[in-house]
Amino acid sequence: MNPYTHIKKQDRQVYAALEGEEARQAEGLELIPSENYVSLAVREANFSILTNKYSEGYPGKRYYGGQKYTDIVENIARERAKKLFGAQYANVQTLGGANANIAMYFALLQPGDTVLGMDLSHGGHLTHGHPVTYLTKIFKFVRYKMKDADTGEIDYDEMRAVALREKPKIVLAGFSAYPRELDYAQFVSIARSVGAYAVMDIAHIAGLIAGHAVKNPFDYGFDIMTSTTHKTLRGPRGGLILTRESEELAKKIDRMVFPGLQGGPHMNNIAAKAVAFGEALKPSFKMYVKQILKNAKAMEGVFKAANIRLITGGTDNHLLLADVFGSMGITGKEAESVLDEVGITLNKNAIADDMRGPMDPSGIRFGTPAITTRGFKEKESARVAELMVETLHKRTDQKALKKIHVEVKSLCKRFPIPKSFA
Ligand code: DSN
Repeated sequence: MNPYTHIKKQDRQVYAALEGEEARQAEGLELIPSENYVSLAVREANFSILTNKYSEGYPGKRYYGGQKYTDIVENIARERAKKLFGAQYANVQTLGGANANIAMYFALLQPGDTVLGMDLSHGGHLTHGHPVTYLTKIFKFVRYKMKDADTGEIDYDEMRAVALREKPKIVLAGFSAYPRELDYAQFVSIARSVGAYAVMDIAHIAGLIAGHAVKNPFDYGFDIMTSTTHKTLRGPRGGLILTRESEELAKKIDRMVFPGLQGGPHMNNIAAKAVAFGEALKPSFKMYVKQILKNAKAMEGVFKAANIRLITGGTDNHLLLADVFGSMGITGKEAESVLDEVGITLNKNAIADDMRGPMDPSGIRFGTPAITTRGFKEKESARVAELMVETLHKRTDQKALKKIHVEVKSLCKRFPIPKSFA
């Protein structure tokens, strides 16, 4: 399928950029752990006719007419999301993960209330209370951290002490750069001890939860989970808010998403979410997410053998965080750039209490969701890790880098981006 025939005729400039991106994705290895490749079915839904429709409100209760089919689509998306995550309620209208978190805060908190979230450099996310966000002008954010960056153990005693002192209204679990499982029972117990909501931002591991490769926070009593739909869950770009059982909370969330913060939902995107959730409900998705974990372990083995320090000592999920500055004297920015030269895309990333700045930190973050979608198993994943290590060691040797790039391209050719998932 060439989806760009009309753009090609009408707009050469945009067409050229799209063609370029098609080639970049086809010929390079995508290791950014928050990216993935969606099926053509998801893309078809995303560019479908539903983009023409305004649907403020929710199924059965809209502000405009003509909602026969939008209601069908949104109900399918909600029902599938509920089934995937064991939730009683789902809001599928938020446009992204940040929007989902913002809606969740505004639904549950009053200005001035406190949130206890993970420190960004220890794996948290900007929307969990980083000072650069406007959220910190409205709410107070206090932090928890790892006790030891070499094991990844969270300091739950300190977390409990902070909770008792600061009386947060939300105890927030979740991360964008933490490779281990959290002790969910601790989070819920700490939240309950101060009368706070227990919320988990599952954006990174949503697919792993849906495919039962890791634990589901709802099984431990979390009240709400926020998410994106485009990472391990392998759907279109977008957000999702799940409520375990409280109708009152779910109503607050719905009211805050619309009309509180957003206008008309992007129904084309919601249709794409519905299709992706349908794919995630298939047995083959369970196999896919299991393989993501096996592939990450295979990469872990290579980095450990090369004596490159991994934050938390390794991984139990889809991502790894390597301290390349501490281990090899190469900055995260330099590593990202030289790996890009050989067709391997990942991102520079801060490590715990990084002494370096965010634009040139000490670490690199990478993961296996996208290469696993391409069909990579442990053998190919380990080979990619070997090529990464070699690239970093031989970063000034142009001849060696060219050779590595040839091998990367040939791997990509052997494992083209699939059009659909069985
Ligand atoms: N940008 C996402 C990530 O890469 O983890 C988080 O927002």
